[in-house]
Amino acid sequence: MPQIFIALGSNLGSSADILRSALLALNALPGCQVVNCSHFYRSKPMGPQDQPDYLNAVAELNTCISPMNLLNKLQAIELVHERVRNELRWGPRTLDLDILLYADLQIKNEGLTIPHIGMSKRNFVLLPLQELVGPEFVIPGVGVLADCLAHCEGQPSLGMKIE
Ligand code: ROI
Repeated sequence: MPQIFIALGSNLGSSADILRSALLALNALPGCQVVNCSHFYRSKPMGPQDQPDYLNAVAELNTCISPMNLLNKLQAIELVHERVRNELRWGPRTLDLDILLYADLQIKNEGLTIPHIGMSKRNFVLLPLQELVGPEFVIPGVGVLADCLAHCEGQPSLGMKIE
């Protein structure tokens, strides 16, 4: 099975409950198991600061669902969790699910870029991922995870792991 990693984020509603519910929904997809999940990390928003702090996590999946189909399933899970797509770029959201990595695939098409386009600059993604794969992990086409994290220093600090 290829190693597949999903980023989870929420800053509206009961974020911990929403992340837990999203993990259950992922695990309930036919042909998909959640095999690992990081702690939940509280983080300051990247982007507009007049929004609540986020909870972020990274989950590892075993799945035979193709990348494009998986993207569709993630968007359906977001909708079930009352995700509203509005005009506000980088605004608050009940649930964000992004495919970070799909084995060693590198994909660039209109709706989907893998590895996820912003991941190498986001400590709220890299720290939970590091928990699962270790600092020496190589992000395909990008580089060593620990080196990416070292370049995130200017970002608002990550809070503590909460569960
Ligand atoms: N900021 C943080 N800390 N965590 C997120 O998950 C997150 N997601 C986003 C933007 C608005 C870029 N900021 C975020 O989409």
